[in-house]
Amino acid sequence: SQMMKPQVVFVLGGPGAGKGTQCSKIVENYNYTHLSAGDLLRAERAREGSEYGQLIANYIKEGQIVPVEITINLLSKAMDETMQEDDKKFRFLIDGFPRNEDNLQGWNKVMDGKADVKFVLFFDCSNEVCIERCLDRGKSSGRTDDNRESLEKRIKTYLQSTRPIIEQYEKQGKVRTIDASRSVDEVFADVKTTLDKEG
Ligand code: UP5
Ligand code: MG
Repeated sequence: SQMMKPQVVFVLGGPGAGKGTQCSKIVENYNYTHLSAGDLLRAERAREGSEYGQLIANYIKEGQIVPVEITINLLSKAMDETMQEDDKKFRFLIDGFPRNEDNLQGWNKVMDGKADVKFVLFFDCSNEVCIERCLDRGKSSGRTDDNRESLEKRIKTYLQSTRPIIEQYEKQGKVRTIDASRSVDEVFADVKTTLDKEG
């Protein structure tokens, strides 16, 4: 069957900016499939027999970015599976990717021509608010990186590696910035305005 080319929105922002929370709300209201790169990596870390489990565990705890070959494989597999299951599902929110130059080059190498990146939804939030949210979540999340030590590293990686990627897309006029420091509902109201405009 003739499949539609995947239409992708990259969802970026600091650790705890609310990417996952807002993606869940988008999925309830719009025809998108949510793929969190972090969730896919955590699932791969937990998968019995994974040859990358230990590597992923180390990278996540250290707030470092996993080599793109691993991440892109998980993402493209998830996209293929979604579209094979239901050919009307070709619109994706890719949450937490691309986070650095290696990610971006890997995406371009594998997905160039195969998927359209429509725009980047950027959840803009101060480091202080991001850290507070993750520490709060850390009381119950069980995430190995929701502690002060890992968070400092995650923030550093975000500032050094991910912000420049957002800036590159900004220069192409592809970034839609949302003030993510407000309440979940206030943030989502802006998300809706943005998505309704994009059609
Ligand atoms: N919360 C959310 N919105 C709120 C609001 N408006 N007001 C008050 N509270 C709000 O939210 C975080 C917490 O804040 C929750 O408790 C929520 O209730 C509350 P969430 O929606 O989970 O934020 P999110 O931005 O998704 O935070 P997350 O921690 O998932 O962001 P990260 O980008 O740090 O995590 P991710 O899972 O994407 O990546 C983890 C690690 O995986 C990376 O550090 C890296 O090591 C690795 N990784 C890669 O190597 N490559 C990849 O491509 C992706 C990940
Ligand atoms: Mg998340």
